[in-house]
Amino acid sequence: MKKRNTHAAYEFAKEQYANYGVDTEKALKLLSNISISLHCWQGDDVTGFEPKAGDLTGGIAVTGNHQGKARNISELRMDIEKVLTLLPGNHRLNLHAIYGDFGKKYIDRNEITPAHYKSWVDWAKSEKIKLDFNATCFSHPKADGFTLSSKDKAIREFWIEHVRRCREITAYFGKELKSASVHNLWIPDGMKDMTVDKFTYRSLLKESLDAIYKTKLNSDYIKDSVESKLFGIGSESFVVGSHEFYMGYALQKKLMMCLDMGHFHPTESIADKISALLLYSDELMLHVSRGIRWDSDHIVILNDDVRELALEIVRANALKRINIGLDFFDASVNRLGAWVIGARSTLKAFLFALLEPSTELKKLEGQGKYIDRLAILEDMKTMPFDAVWNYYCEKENVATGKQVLEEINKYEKQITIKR
Ligand code: RNT
Ligand code: ZN
Repeated sequence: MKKRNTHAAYEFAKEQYANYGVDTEKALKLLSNISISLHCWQGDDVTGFEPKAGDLTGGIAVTGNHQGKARNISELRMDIEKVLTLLPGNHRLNLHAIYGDFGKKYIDRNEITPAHYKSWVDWAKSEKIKLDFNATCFSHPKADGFTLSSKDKAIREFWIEHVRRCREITAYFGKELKSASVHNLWIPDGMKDMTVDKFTYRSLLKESLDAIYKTKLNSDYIKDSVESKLFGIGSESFVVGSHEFYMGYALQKKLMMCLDMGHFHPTESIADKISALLLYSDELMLHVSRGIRWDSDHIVILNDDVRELALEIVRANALKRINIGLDFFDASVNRLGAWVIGARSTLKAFLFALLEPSTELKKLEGQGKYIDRLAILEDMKTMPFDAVWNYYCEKENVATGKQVLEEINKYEKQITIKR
């Protein structure tokens, strides 16, 4: 689209929104402050760079074999750099422990140190982005069903040591990059069928977490989150780290909860949890995802779930209290395209939310004018939203509309298809 057209369309949209009392300039300013933590694992199907990396385990799965997966650290960085050029705003990168710069030497998970991640820090500095981190408690011979909740003490200690080191690495990121880094902990522990000793497993997990989090690290450098789940493949009947388990733990220990959109009952919305949890917790971590049937990790699209989530955050005036991460993996399509579409759709959801006349809506609701509330909410769905989005992308020197796809296809043709 020509610049002139984008501007004319934006001026028209600005007026339309102003009729509802919405200031589009203010919305764009707020949007430009939102950082999304891009999950590094979309680029290589959660494989990582441990020499002789094994299969993905832990009840998560990547399906498909589209050509062009990043095979090493420089290909992954190159792909992420490309993704960043297609996103308006400043974003972060979320690393998993298995993405260290290990070279050819096998470093076991209980031996990793900040030195193995220094090249990421150097890269992040040159890209002017911040980093987040995750312990990797899966795809490992010692992660056979149970990790931190294992009945085998040696197994528990191995994973406690891994997570301890991961937190130190996270704090190193935060210090070096001058932005508190989120360390998120998710473990796959659970059972396929009816489990009778749930209490013991959960007690053991609590004990392991206590051993991990008793080390206090500087909150300017690290923010800890714990991620719950309803079920995984092979852990259909019992997941040790359930929602109630981690909600209790996080509130008691003042950690953040990580809510993954694919980790709840299919009709349960995490959007509705925001206004409740924020009364008891300073900050939350999100894994923006799309659950489909058994899979919790389809590519994010601009659907009602994501929009509703963004709306709840904006309506609660909580943008500063929410850490937004993406979590999906799809190997059946162009991986770079998946990243870009998922991240852009998430940003669009926040723009949609920022363009809602929520002050007015709250007033009408308080006055019992429910049909007015419903009418405006419906109107918002067909407002000239795309004109504001396109204008924003253009202002940020980022492609819009069809250009995005052209860029994705060009990169595939020139780079990834040759891998
Ligand atoms: C798994 C969790 C977890 C992982 C990543 C790879 O169900 O969602 O966040 O997807 O750590
Ligand atoms: Zn997740």
